[in-house]
Amino acid sequence: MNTEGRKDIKAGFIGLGAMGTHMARNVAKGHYLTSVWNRTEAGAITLSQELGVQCAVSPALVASHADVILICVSADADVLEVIHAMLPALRPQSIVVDMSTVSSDTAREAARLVESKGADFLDAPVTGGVEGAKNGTLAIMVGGRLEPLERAMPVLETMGSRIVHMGDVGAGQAAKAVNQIMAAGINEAVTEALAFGSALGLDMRKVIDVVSGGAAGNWFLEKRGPTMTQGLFKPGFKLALHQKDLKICKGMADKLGIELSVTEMAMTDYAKLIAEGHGDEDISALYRLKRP
Ligand code: NA7
Repeated sequence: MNTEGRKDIKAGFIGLGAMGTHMARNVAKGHYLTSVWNRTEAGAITLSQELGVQCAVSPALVASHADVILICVSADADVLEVIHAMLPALRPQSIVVDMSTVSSDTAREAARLVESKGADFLDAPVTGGVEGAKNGTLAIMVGGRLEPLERAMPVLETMGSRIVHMGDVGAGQAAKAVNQIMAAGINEAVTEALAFGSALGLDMRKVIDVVSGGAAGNWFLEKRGPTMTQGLFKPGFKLALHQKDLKICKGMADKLGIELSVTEMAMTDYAKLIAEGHGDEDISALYRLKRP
């Protein structure tokens, strides 16, 4: 794959939330970013000034200038809304890269719309958390044609350190569903184990340190263990967004006739937390239900 930098590419970024803000900064560091748009204008104004790029007044304005249009918004309907809004201005040869986590069906619908204008679509959800977004070390799972992926690659490389082509449109989102099921199980296991250790009266800093060095060590334990055991659940990855992903996973599993018992447990727990008003907290807020 040709990954040589092509500084003539103009990129636009749509959706400057917890992830998108950091991702856009990295695209700007690579000298590709020319414009940003966010639904709530204030965030876009501040970031555009910081990065010295255009603060677009609409998704269509981003689409009219950019060769690579990056999207990172919340859910399925939001992605389609943004794509409908940019469609009249979308130019042939442009590449729309959706980095939100949505269903494979939504990715295929988005591709149909984008391709009707002669442009290309890639679904490219990410994993690696806000930390990965900040450091430019996200893992990016891509669905779509290889040729536009190769053209967009220099831009994607500013945000991710592992970029894998999974197959046709929708395959990136399918891989992300695998990731989200695993993340739910890890969250259930880590919060339960740390609450148990706390109830035993152990020094949890030492527990996290020693367990992280062995077979049960994992990213979530290292990054979120120290904060959750102190009752800190600042996002992070919002619990309500993970619940949205797990609903997508459950829908896919139902079609396949597969049971997702751990995922269903997490969905029940998340529903309780969301009802109690914790949906905007990090997913490690699951510790609230487990702690002594
Ligand atoms: P955040 O921090 O909740 O940010 C969500 C962003 O999406 C934010 O910029 C929102 O704009 C934007 N958004 C949401 N709905 C819309 C619609 N309908 N139109 C335009 N823009 C919209 O989420 P994260 O950054 O953590 O995650 C983003 C995605 O990556 C998500 O799919 C995760 O599951 C993975 P706002 O500022 O609220 O106006």
